[in-house]
Order: sequence, then C-alpha cells, then structure tokens
Amino acid sequence: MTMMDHIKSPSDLRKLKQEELVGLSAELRERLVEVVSKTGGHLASNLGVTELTVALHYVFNTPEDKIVWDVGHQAYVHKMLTCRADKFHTIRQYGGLSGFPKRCESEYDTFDTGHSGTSISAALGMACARDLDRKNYKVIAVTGDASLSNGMSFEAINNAGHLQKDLIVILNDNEMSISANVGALANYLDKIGTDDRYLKVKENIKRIIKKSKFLGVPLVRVGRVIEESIKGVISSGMLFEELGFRYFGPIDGHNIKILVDTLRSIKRFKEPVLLHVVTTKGKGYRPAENDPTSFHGTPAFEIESGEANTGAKRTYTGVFGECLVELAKTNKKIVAITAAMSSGTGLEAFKDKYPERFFDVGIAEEHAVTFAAGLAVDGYLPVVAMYSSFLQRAYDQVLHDVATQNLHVIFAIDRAGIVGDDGETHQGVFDVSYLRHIPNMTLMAPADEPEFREMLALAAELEGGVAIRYPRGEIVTDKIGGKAKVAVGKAATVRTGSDACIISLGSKLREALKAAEILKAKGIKVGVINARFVKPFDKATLKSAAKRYKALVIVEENMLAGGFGSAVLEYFNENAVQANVKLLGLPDKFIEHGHRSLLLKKYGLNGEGIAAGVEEALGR
Ligand SMILES: Cc1ncc(C[n+]2csc(CCOP(=O)(O)OP(=O)(O)O)c2C)c(N)n1
Repeated sequence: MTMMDHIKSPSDLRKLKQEELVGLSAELRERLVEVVSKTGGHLASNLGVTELTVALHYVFNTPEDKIVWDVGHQAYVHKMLTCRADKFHTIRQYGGLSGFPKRCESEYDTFDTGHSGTSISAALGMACARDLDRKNYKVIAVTGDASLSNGMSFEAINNAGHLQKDLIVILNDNEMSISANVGALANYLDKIGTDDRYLKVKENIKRIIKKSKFLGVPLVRVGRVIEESIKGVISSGMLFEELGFRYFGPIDGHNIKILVDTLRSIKRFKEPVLLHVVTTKGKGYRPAENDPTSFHGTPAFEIESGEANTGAKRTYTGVFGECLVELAKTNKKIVAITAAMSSGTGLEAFKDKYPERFFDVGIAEEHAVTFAAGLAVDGYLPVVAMYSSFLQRAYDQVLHDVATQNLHVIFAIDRAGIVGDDGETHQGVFDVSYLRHIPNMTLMAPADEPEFREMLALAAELEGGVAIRYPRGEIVTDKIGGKAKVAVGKAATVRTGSDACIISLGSKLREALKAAEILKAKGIKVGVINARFVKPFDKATLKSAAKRYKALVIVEENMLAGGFGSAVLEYFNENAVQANVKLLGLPDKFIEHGHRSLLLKKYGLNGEGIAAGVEEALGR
C-alpha cells in the first residue's frame, strides 16, 4: 500500500509527519507522469508545484482556508490530495475530472479558472467577503511568474496593497511561461533571486533575528528595522513592498521543510503577503525538465523516452506560421505579435527569421492588441496571432483601439471552434459573435490550405481589422473549398443539388461534404456552399440559394447566438427573403471538456450530425 492510498482528503495529509511529505511528493509525481502519459495534459507545471501543493494543504486548513489557483492548469496535485485521487485517471476525459479547478467538482476548488491572471483579484474578493462576514480564514492565491505579469494581476496587486486585507499571494517562479518568461518583471524576479547584495542582507537578517532572541528585543521591531535596512541597500528590490505587500523569499519550492516552516510563519500576518517560491518546471521527470515547453501541455507520451505521439499531421497552425514567414519576406512592414504563445500559434519560425519584427508581449492580450494598433498607426502591418478564447480578453481593444480608427491589423485567430480536452474556458466558440458586430472588421474562415494561404495574402492587402478564424488540428491540404479565387465577401459554390443546401463556414466544409455524400446515398440531393466570409458575407449567393432550395442548413463551429447563421437570418428578415433555414452550431451553454471529435458528434457538427440536420430541415 502506498502513502497516497491513505490520503483521502487533506485532513489525512495533516496527520502525516513532516518527514513523510518527501516520500508522498515522490509518489504524487510518479502518479502524475503515469496518468498524464496516457491522457495528455499540463505535466511540467504540475511537476513543478508538487511540494508546494503538499505544503499548502499541510499547513493551511483547507477547505475552510481557500487556495485560488491562477490559470488552474497546475491543480492536478491539488486534485489528487482533495478527495479525487481515485478519479485522477479520468482527467480531461469526457465525463471525467476537468483539467482545471471547478467549483462544481469539489469544495476545495474555490474558483473556476483557465485564463491567466485572475487569482489575485478573485482571492482579494474572497478576503473582502470574509471580512464583511467577520470570519477568520486565510485566502491564498497561487500564481506563476508569467501570470503575475498579466495586467489583471497588476491591477489586483494595486488594489490589494491599498485595501491591506489579510491575503497571501504565492509567486511560483520557475522563470517559464509556456516558453521562457519574458519582460521587465521577469528580469526583476531573476535579479532578486541572484542579487548577491540581497542574499547577503538576508543572511545578516537571519543573524540579527537569532541575536535579538537572546537580547529579548520584540521581533516586530527588529523586523521593521531590518526591512528598512534592506530598502536602503537595494532601492530597486522592493517593488512588492512599495506596493503594500510584505515580501518574503525567494525560497526553494522543492524543499518541503523550508516550505512548511515559511508558510507557518507567514500565516500569522494579517496583511497582504507575497511569498516568492522558486521552482523548476518539470521537476523530477527528466524529459519534462529538459523540455518544459513541450511538456507544458503534452499529448500522450511514452514514459521511458518522453516521446509524444503528435501524429505529425499538417495543421492550420503550421500553415499559418509558414505562410506568415513567406509573406514577411516581401512585405517588410509585417510584424508578428504573440501574448506568450509563440509555439502554440506557430510563430517560432517567424521569431527565428525576423527577430526584430517579432514581439512576445507576455500574457497580456489587451496590451497586445493596442500595441498592434500603435504599430499600425505608424505604418506597420501587425499580425496578432492569438487563440480565440484568449482574444476574448481584448474585445474592447479590438473595438476601441483598432476598429474605431479603422487601423489595418490582422487577427490570426487560432483554436477557433471546439478545442476539446481543456473544456469550457478554452473553447473558441464565441469569436464570430464578438467580432461580427464590430464596424470596420472583415471576418473570414478558410476551408483548406490553399484557401487559407490566399486569405492571409488577401488580409495583407485590405484595410481595417481583418480576422481569420481557424480551428485546432489538421488542415485539409487539397483544394476542396471551390475553384474561384478568394475575394472579399464572396462565397464559393462547391456542389450543387436540388433538395437542400448546406452553407458551411470554414473548416466545417469537410464535414458538410461528408454529409452531402451520406444524403446522396439516401437519394437526397444536397448543394454545398463554402461561405468563406462572415463579414461581409455573400448576400447575393445566399439569396439565390434561398430561392433555389427547399431548405438551407447553415453550419458553423461557433455559438448559435450571434453567429454566422444569425447574421444570415438578420439579412433575410430585413430583406423579406423567404427561406426554410436551419442553423447548426453550439447551444446556449458552456461546452464541457472531452475529445474534440466526441464533442463534435455530441453537438451534431460532424458529417452524420449535419446530415441529420438537413433531413430534419426537409421534414424527413
Ligand atoms: C489569458 C490567457 N492567455 C494565455 C493563456 C495560455 N497559458 C496557459 S498557462 C500559460 C503560462 C503560465 O505561466 P506561469 O503563470 O508562469 O505558470 P507555469 O505554467 O510556469 O507554472 C499560458 C500562457 C492563458 N491560460 N490565459
């Protein structure tokens, strides 16, 4: 029997001797690697916080004391320690545990997350609620060094330093975002960790505290003297203190004894405290330590070698990366911007080839877009490559800073559609709805590789905000989207029929064509139109399709509310176009986690589902 078998909840953990926590951490790590090697998931971050998570639940009285995880991708160990070890093998699987904290899953999950930078704000809100209720528990936000650089974290620190609530912020500093963490704050943290003067002062402090015990000087007074003296020595090293936090650290985040002792001692404070913990991303599993970027979010892999089965397919992301490098060769004004996702968005080759035209702005989507607007004002052509769900953060920047000034900025919106295993917070199913109502925007979606390339080239020639949305995963390399060259606002008729017509947006085309074949076998003749554009869409083609066919079925991987289908219905309504229209898309709910293909089937967005939709529209 392992130690883990005895720990059903944190109260069992707290019965262990402190020395036993080292062995427990090793077991937890082993289980992490074993399960994630099969399910895929966020391995490196979890390996890095194993001891920290154990120490937190050991020292604090969870669930009464509340731990708020930033992003939440590093909460796997937390899940194992909080009554879910027996279900851990189901993580990120349909119907299984979520890969992120979920309040509906456990009372130990205090706040639902997935996007970066929310933990300090949420924890501060909880601390204020606690004080209003005159209760007396601790609230602890755990954030990574990259998430600390997110604007929301700064806003929350600013507010927390002012409110002076009893709040602990643990800074888990592994010097990594998904790739290396970048930015002035990253440099600052690095300096704190390595500044000789600072380390010397820390040693001196330890000696003074020891001495003061003998002399009977009150510790608080000694502490204040020490703090002031440090400020004098390193005027630049007290950023957090100046913002109203007590700063402690940096400490070794893999040393259980140091962690437990430090957490116990900072627990006593009733004001904002920031504890700086230094960890190694991927700790304890060699392949992940060597390549934490690949093991940040990994597909299933072989434990021995660390080799992942990526399938080596041609993806939308890959094509985007290649194509942008080609376009940038002739168009010297193209600059690429990522918010800490250079590998995920396919910008690595661009970064290597044109380092001076590449900007990783950190996890700062709002800033990324306004920064792009600034570049556009002075004649550059910024390409903002971002996942659909993260661009949600920058809605106002797209509207207020790009669109109102009709600035030419290209938005390459990756992971548009169902992403699958990461679930609710990561599904890219809102972008059509949140972009199509913004004036001065062009919005398109490619169905295959040649079309994607043409769209990117066209985007560089247009004016205003131009968004291209495309999903996660494999791209069709053949030209299936129609022979006609891509032109603004023009759809392509891919197949003609006489009964119903499927109007497909972007990557849905492959499934729409499958549906047409399924229906053909049943004697139903179906036309297929590749919409290509959401804004402006091809009104003439859709109007004539409405006349010609008994039913139109509009398919998109976006919410039905405010999506492409609803744009068509608005137009039909305004222009009294009579048509029997059925919309296929996503319903008014958050889409759960599970494999992408499984979810597409569930929501009727695969070939069979679309075929069923057509039959329904025809009343069969
Ligand atoms: C708003 C937002 N943008 C981008 C991401 C994608 N993302 C997930 S984790 C991560 C890096 C987080 O780094 P850090 O906070 O230092 O935690 P670590 O994984 O290093 O422990 C990024 C960029 C996100 N979750 N949310």
